[in-house]
Amino acid sequence: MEKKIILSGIQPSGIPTLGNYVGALRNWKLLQSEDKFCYYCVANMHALTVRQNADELRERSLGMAALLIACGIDPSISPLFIQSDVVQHAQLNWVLACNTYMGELNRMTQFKDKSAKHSDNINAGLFTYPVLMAGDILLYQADLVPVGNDQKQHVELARNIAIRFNNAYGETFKVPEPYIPKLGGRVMSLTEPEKKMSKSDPNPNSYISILDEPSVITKKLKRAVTDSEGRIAYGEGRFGVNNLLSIYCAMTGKNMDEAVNSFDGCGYGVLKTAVADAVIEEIQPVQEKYKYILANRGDLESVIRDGAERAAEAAEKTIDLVYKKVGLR
Ligand code: ATP
Ligand code: LTN
Repeated sequence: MEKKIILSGIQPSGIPTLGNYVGALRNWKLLQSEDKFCYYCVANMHALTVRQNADELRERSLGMAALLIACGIDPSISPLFIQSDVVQHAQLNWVLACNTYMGELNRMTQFKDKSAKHSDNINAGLFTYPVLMAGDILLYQADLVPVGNDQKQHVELARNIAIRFNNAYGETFKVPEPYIPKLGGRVMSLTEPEKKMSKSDPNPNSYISILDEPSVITKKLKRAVTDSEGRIAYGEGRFGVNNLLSIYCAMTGKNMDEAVNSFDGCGYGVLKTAVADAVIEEIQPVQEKYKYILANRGDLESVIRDGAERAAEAAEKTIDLVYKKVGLR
């Protein structure tokens, strides 16, 4: 049987949050199995859509690779690489851009959100960002793309570009599907629970970083915004309580009914402590592994180099096919 191909990426724009972990990274780890082949990339080219300091970007890209290993990516099995180290990403980008409509990109909600956040730097890269992401996916002929809910629209765009290209030039790209967790696909901010938790949020109390100390995790969760109803139940519009319950389920594997029943008669304080304990239990081993990896920096650099070489081998096959089909080779 042919192995299913998995690809995903994360921007080195900060330390991953609990949202990144539950929505995406945990599935990256879980998808590594004998019947699948996974490629994971640190999307440093995507990060350039926001102004960056060069030294910091380099350092954060490597740090992100270390964190991915700490989260359970096994780079000896799944190529782990930094996007710009595999030149084929840039090569495919132009061809796909010429097969994407302005109207499609105009509908992308992340562009609208990010251009509102960075109104002093609405650059063309921010607008064409989903094309670069489509290239990341199509380059490896991925079947599944494990992402959080907010990236669903971008994966759908990648599908549409693939279908359009295949219709115009003949079968070239596998048409990918998003892989989104049922619970935890959209973890919300702790301070403004109607917004998604985001690692680039200027308010650190809004997110739990996967490197936060246990005492900090507990403190942030204790302060998490809830509501005045005082009853632990999942309900329409109860963003804060729904979020805490969803995190609890994602951490413990319980379903929503089981979770709600287990807090019968309890107040929010009990729920918050239970969520904090569950998060700490899951995240502590990641933190320990991270420290160990960073202490062996030379190894990390060679892992990344090896990942790029293996990724480039697969990527070059697609580039060769595509460049021949469109008449560039
Ligand atoms: P930034 O704040 O820099 O925009 P981000 O925190 O939104 O970053 P990304 O690097 O854009 O994170 O996303 C990495 C992965 O994490 C993606 O698959 C994305 O869908 C997922 N993800 C991001 N935020 C959440 C969230 N709050 N809940 C669930 N998944 C999330
Ligand atoms: N755009 C994504 C990160 C990303 C990605 C990818 C995700 C870059 N390339 C390829 C999945 C597949 C984001 O902002 N979260």
